[in-house]
Amino acid sequence: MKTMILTSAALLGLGTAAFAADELRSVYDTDEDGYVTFAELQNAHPDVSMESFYEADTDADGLLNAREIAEGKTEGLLPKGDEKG
Ligand SMILES: [Ca+2]
Ligand SMILES: [Ca+2]
Repeated sequence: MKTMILTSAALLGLGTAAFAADELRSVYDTDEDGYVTFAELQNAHPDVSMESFYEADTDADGLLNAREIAEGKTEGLLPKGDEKG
C-alpha cells in the first residue's frame, strides 16, 4: 500500500508531494485510499464548505489528492491547521 502511494506521489512530480501524502494520510485520509473525499475532509475540518472542496478539486474527479490539498491550503481554500477541532 505504501509503495502505491509513493508511486502516486512520484507521478505528481512535486518535491513536496511525499510529505503532503504523508500528512494527507495521517490527517484526512481515514480509509487510506490515497484520496480525500468531502466526508473525510469534514471529519478533520467540519467548517470547510463543499464549495471550497470543489474549488480545491482542480481535476474535478470529486476527490482531493495530496497536491490538491497542498494547493488548497496555499490558496486559502482549506484550513492550514492539522489538528481536529
Ligand atoms: Ca480516503
Ligand atoms: Ca481531484
